[in-house]
Amino acid sequence: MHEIHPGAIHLPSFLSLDEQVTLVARCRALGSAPAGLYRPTVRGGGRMHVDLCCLGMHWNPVEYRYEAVRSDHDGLPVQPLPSDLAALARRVVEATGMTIAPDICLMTFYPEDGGLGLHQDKDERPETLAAGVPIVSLSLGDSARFRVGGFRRKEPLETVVLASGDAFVLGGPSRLRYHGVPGLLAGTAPAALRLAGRFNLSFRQY
Ligand SMILES: O=C(O)CCC(=O)C(=O)O
Repeated sequence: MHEIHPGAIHLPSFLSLDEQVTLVARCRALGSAPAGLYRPTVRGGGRMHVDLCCLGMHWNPVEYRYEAVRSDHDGLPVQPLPSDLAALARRVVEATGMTIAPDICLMTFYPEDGGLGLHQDKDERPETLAAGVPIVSLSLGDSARFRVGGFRRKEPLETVVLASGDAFVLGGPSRLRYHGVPGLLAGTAPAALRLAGRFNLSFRQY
């Protein structure tokens, strides 16, 4: 376990290879079900460089708010958050000494040339943000360069490589730090996953 800042914690190899294989199969099934993965258009009209599938509540990338149906896309009701995935997120967070009652997961699929711009996650309830209830993410597939900054966009950034099976927790005083994924290290996924690209599961408490 490596604490980059208080509450910003990297947990390398949190998942065994067998758990990763099982989770990738789950991601593929969830992603191809109704209300599965799609490529969102964001506020301003640009397209994201990842595919998105939300569980529990849908994060609307045009309005930056959570909702029960995907009103920016196809109007479908969001898939529920499976209880075993919520339990897995709790297990990660508890390993850091923090707590979470996860009710949302943003599953993203990064193609080999995918990425995610620097941003803060601040669309959850104000009480959740004020309490520093963490976000927890699980990485599967190709390794990603993950950047963690400060509380303003221009502050210095630390780069961490998130490999398949790693977890990262951003909570407590770090809950609102800027973070993003400038790119993947293509071709680094464990062969057993048979995956070109990367799934990320980002669990949150609304
Ligand atoms: O893919 C990652 O590791 C980060 C995901 C992320 O920043 C987010 O879902 O807000």
